[in-house]
Amino acid sequence: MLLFSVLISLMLVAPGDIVISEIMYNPDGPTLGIDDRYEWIELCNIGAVPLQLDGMMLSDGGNQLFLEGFLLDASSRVVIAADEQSFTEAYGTGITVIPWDGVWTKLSNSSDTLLLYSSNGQVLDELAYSDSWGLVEGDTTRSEADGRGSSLEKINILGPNTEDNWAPSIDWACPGTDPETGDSVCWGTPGSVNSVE
Ligand SMILES: [Ca+2]
Ligand SMILES: [Ca+2]
Repeated sequence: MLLFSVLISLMLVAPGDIVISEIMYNPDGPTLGIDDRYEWIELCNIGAVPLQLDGMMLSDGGNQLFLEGFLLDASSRVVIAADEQSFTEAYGTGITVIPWDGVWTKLSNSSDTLLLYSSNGQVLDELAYSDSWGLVEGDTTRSEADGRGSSLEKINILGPNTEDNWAPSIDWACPGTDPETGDSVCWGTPGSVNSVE
């Protein structure tokens, strides 16, 4: 087991091994509260072997947050939450939320470019999203992912980070409980397969 762990730690992670698979960039205001507590990012290991996440960095060019040691199995997903306690209150304890260090990379409610770096500084994935993504034609208000409860999910996990490959989550996909109202909630699919995949 020790040898296996050492081998894993020596393997260099490369683009195509891990992707940003879902983001909650604008949590629903009235129920989920402020962004600093309820934003989160989901990563998916799309490679064939476990990946050591230690030292990976997420940043939008401003703040930088560094992932701490966690071995992510192939085809598995984890959540990086702005505030783990708030996340757990909203979604329960059954979702893998991994520790990080640094400063939360605030996800803009208008548009932002989120980058995932390897521990040696290589860009592993880049998501330049906009709040116009998922806006239904003719709807002059907001996308469902823009503060209306849904997250923004990647449709084809192996595809590009283009507007047509991302969509607001479909509500029924995520059972949970609103910590304030006790109502059942459906705020994306953190840690599990996306509802639009
Ligand atoms: Ca935000
Ligand atoms: Ca998901």
